[in-house]
Amino acid sequence: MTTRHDTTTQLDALRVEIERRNPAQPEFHQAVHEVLETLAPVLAARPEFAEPGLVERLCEPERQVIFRVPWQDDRGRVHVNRGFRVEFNSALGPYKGGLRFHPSVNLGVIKFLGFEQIFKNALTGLGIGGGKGGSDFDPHGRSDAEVMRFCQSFMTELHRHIGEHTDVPAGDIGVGGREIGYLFGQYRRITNRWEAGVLTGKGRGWGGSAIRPEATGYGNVLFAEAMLRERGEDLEGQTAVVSGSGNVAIYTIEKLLALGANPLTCSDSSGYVIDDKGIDVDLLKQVKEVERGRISEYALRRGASARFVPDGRVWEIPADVALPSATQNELNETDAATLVRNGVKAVSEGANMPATPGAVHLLQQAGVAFGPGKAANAGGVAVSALEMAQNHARTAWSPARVEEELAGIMADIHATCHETAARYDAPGDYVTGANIAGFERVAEAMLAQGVI
Ligand code: NDP
Ligand code: 2IT
Repeated sequence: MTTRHDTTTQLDALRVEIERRNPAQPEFHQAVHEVLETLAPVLAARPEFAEPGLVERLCEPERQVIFRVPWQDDRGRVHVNRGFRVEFNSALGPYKGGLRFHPSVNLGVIKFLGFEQIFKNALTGLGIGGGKGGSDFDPHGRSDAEVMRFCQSFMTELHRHIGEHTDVPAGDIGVGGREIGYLFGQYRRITNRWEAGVLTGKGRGWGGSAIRPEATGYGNVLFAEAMLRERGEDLEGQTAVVSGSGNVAIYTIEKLLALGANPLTCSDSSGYVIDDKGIDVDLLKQVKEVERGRISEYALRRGASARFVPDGRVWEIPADVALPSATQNELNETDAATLVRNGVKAVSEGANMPATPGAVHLLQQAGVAFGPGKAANAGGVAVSALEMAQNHARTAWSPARVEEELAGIMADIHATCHETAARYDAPGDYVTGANIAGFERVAEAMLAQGVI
């Protein structure tokens, strides 16, 4: 009989081998480690999953594309960026996942995001595989015309690799409705096809789904509330700290307000805003979505209740709930200790892998409800899959219908993670629940489809 000890030894050896074969990719190592360290119980209970090669295949992308993206700025100067698309796993459906434009992007970052996406997408139950892409292009301070030329150059190569039945990109950091528009336009021009389902996050008037911009933030708040309900509480009257001030943070704040909670903060890479009256989401949207400004502007315009704290960390503000919604590794062990000292009840990840492994362990040991990103922020990609469904059916659902579907999907994901954790002797551990539940779905499909 295979024991948990045997499978732990097998998984440890695999992790060491993956680190050796993928040097200088710390974020990818971190994401793989976080999954592998939770899989021993399922490999011991279901020996077919421990068969040599299955977990190895899961950790090796099916395809990795790296390409040159040359473009000209408004003064005619030529820039050369690097583009990536990592098509990680298509056992459950076409590769699906966002594009990130940020100077920190490299192959290891895209691989960590693509790897996480496999399990997240499996948890949605909507038949989507895992992938991710992007570029080290920095859109900050670039004109619309420069962003358009960049997107056109990026798609001139990417179009060969994507398609509604093959690989369906969407937004992520630095890629929102504007960029998806330029990317879709170039895809349509090059291919001469109106292929709505090739990208998600499109405008409402040309194939986009209602509630897609809101979906990640709304879904994360619903997940946080589901975790609180397990403890006999809800969000009404609770204070919250939110990091980031982009797509995910804005709609996290909007949903917190709708459910009667009080979001006190938001942030960007230059610092954070604390607003004693609670964040005014309309002003935040005006500053960030309409004017594409910095968060310090919000504090200047809001009046006496708000102030901007340069270089500070939102986690120093006491609150009942924390929703990291900016980027990876933004909440470390010291931040987690501060949150615990201040009595935080739940931490739910809007961003991908925002809490470091040390932070996650500290929060769980302190009894804080912890929602990992691959479950808590799955609402965004879930509504992307609903956008694909609407595109295939040539129809458009009402905002109320999409929101109801989203609420049902988030409730299902919460219940699946909760039940799976309990089934594998880890009650209340959503990290184990999410990893094992996602893994079981992908592993079953991979086994059934043979060694490919
Ligand atoms: P946006 O580009 O809309 O916003 C990103 C926000 O995070 C900005 O406030 C940005 O500040 C801040 N930020 C980004 N990088 C850093 C950094 N290195 N250090 C400090 N702050 C940083 O992106 P999204 O809101 O779409 O994405 C936020 C997170 O949510 C990411 O982890 C993404 O992977 C994840 N996510 C997004 C989904 C979506 O549907 N969009 C779905 C699921 C997860 P600044 O402007 O100063 O850089
Ligand atoms: O991390 C994510 O899940 C996303 N950026 C959304 C991906 C998508 O395809 O909608």
